[in-house]
Amino acid sequence: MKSVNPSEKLNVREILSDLEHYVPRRRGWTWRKQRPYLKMDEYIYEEVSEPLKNSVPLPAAHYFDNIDPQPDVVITSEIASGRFEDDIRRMRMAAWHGADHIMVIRTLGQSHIDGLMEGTPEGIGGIPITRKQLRATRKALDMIEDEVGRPINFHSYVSGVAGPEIAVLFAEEGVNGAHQDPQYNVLYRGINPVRSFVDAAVAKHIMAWAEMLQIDGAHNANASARISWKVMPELLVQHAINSLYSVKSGMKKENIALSTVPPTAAPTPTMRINLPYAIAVRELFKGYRFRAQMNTRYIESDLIDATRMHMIDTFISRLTSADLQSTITPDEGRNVPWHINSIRGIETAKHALIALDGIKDYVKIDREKVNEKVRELKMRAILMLEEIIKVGGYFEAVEQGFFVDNGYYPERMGDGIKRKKDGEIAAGTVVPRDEDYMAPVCQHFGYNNLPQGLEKPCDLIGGCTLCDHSKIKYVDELDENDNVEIRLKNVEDMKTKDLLKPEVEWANDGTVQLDMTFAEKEEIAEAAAIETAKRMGLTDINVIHKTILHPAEGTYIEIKAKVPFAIEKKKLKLPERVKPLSDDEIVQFFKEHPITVVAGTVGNDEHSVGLREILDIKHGGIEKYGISYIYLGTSVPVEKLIDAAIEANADAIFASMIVTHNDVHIHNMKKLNELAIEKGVRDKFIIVAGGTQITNDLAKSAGVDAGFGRGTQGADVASFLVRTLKKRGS
Ligand code: Z97
Repeated sequence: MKSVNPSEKLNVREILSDLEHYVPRRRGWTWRKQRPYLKMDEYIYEEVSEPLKNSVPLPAAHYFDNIDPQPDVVITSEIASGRFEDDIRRMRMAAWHGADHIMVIRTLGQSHIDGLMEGTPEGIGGIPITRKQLRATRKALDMIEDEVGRPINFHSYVSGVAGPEIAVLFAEEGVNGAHQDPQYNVLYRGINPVRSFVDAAVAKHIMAWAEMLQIDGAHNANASARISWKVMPELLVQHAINSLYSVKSGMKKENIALSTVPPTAAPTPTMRINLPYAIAVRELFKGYRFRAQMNTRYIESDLIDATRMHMIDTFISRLTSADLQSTITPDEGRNVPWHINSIRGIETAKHALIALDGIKDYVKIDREKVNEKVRELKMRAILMLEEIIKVGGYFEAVEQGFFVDNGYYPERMGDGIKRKKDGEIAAGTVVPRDEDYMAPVCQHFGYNNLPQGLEKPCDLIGGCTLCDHSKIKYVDELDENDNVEIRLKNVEDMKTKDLLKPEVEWANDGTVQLDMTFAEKEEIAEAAAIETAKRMGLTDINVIHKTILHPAEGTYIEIKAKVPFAIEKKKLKLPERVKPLSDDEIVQFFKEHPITVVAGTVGNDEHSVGLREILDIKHGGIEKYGISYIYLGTSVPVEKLIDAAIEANADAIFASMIVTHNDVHIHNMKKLNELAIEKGVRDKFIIVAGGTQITNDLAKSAGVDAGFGRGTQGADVASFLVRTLKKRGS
C-alpha cells in the first residue's frame, strides 16, 4: 500500500479503489507501547508511551523543543460526520493530535436496524456498518497509523437485533473494538430481553475470537437518569452482569473494558461523589480494563465548561486508573462532532494526562476518609444484586422496573424503565436448537451437532469467512443518487474550479461559527445576533450557544451559519512568512554578539503599545533574548532617533508608526534612511519599521531594512536581526 505524504491530503479515490480485495492487516486490539522513565528535552516522564513519528504537539510545545510526550493511556476520539470520506480526514487529524482509538459513533440509532445492511450510502444515519464503509475506513487507518507510527484501533457498536451479524462483519473486516452490552438493547432500544442476551452470547463469542476490546453500556444509565449519581449502585450491577456474561461467552477479562463515568459534575461537590465511586468500581472489577469516559450527562453547549469537566474527570483517571481515556465535546449534545472540537477534546485529554504524570507519587488518597463511602457503594450494589436474584432473576427485575430508577438504591422512585420478558421488539424469536442442528462455521456459540473428529467446523464447507477472507462477498453501494462517488464529485468539482469553502463537518459544507456579545438581555441579544449574521450575508443561521453575562447587561452568543460564496484559491494573496529561529538559537547568538537597539514611535505618533510588546520581556519581546534597548518614548522626531543611536553606539533602530494619513509613515521611513546616509551612519544601523499598515515590501521600497506588520512578535524581529547580523559577518 502506498504511504501518505504528511504534506498532502489523503487520496480518498485511492482508498476506495480495489476495496473488493482489501484484507485487514491484523485482528484485535492494540495497547500503546509503554515507555516509563522516558526523557524528552530535559524532562523525565513516568506514565508515557512510545512517541509518535509525526504529530501535532500541545500549543505550548514550541517553548520546549516541540516535544510531544504521549500518555500511557489510549485516547479515544468519537467521530460521526455520517460520511466516511469525511470521517477519514478527521481521523487523520485526530491521530496526529494523539488519538489511537477512533470510535465512529451514531448520528442516529444504529441499534434500530434489524438486519445487516449492505449497499446503503451511509449506513443508517451515518454508521459505518456496511462493508464498504468499514473497509475504506480501516484501509485509511492503515495508512494513517503508518504515518504517525502507532497502531490505531477502529471501533463501533455491536448492538440491536442485528448484533450477531454485525459482530461477524466486524471480525471479518478487522474492526478492533466495539460497544456490546445486551442491557443497552433491553433498556434503551426496547428489544426483547431474552433475544438480547442470546444475541449477546453469539456476538461476544465472535468478538472474543477476533480479540476485539469490548466496552460495556453501563454509562448509559448515568446519561439517562435525572440525577445521575443516584444510579451509582445500578452502574456497578450493570457492569457486573455484562462482565461476567462476557467471560462466560468466551471473552478474556483483559479484553473487557468497563465504561466507567464520573457520575456527577459541578456545581455538585464532584470529588466527594465521583472519587469514592471510581475507587469502588476499580476495586470490585480487578483484572478488567477501564474505559474512563467523561461525564456526558451534564455537558451543555458550552465548550469551555465541557473542557473543565474533562479536566476534572481526567484528574480522577490519573488518581485511580484508566486504560482508555475518552474525549467528548459539547458536540455530543449537538450530535455532530466538529473537526475542531474533536481535536480540542483530544488535546484536553493529552494535556491533562501529561500534566498529571506521576501525580500518585505526590498525592495519596486518604483511604480512611474514603473507605466508608466506597464500602457503602459496594454494599448498595450487592444488595441490589441480591434483590434481583430474590425476585427471580434479571428478566423479572427488568419487568419490575429495577433499572434507571431515580432513587438511590435501596430507595426507589418507581420510575425505572420496564421491559417485558415476553414482549418488546423481536419477542418470541428465540427457539431451542433441534438435536440435529448443525452450523458448519467457526466460532459459533452454543449447541452445534458437528460430526465427530472434525478439526474445524468449516472444513465441512471448505472454509468459512472468518478463516478464508476471499469467501466474503463484497457488495458495493447500490443507491444511484446518494453514494460516495456522487459526493466526491462535488468535492472534486470544487477542486477543479479551484474553489474553497470553510467547513466544520463535511468537505466544503460552507459552515462557519461566529461569536458575538450584545449588551442586552438574552432574547434581544439572540435576535440581534441572528440579524447581524443575516446582514453579513450568511444563510442557515442557528444559535448554538448562549451565555448570560448578566440578566440585563449582556449576553454572549455563538452562531453557526453558512457562507453563500466560495473562495478562489489561486486568487488568495499569501503574505510572505519567514519562520522565526528557535529561542535557544537567538539567545545564544546575542550572548556572543551583544547589541543595543534604540526605539521609539516616530513623528506625531502616540501609539506605543505595539512597540512595547516587541521590546518588553513580558509578552515575548526582544528583551527576553538578551538584547538591550533604549526606549525614547512616543512622537520622537526622526533626527532624534538617529542622534540617539549614534550617541548610544547602537546597532539597530526600531521606528514604530501606526498613523498613516497623507502617507506620513512612508515619508518617515524615507527620511530615516536619507538622514542616516547624510550623517554617514547608514551602514552602522539596521533600521526596522513597524506598524499595523507596514509591510516588508513597503518598508524596503522606502529605504529601510525591514518592515513588520500586524501579528509580529519579538521572535520575528529578533530572528531578522540575527539573520542580518550573520550576513554582515558578526
Ligand atoms: C460512548 N460517548 O462512548 P445507538 N451499545 C452500547 C452503547 O453504549 C451505544 C450503542 C450500542 C458515548 C457515545 C453512546 N452509546 C455512544 C453499549 C451508544 C449504540 O443505538 O446506535 O444509538 O447506540 O459510549
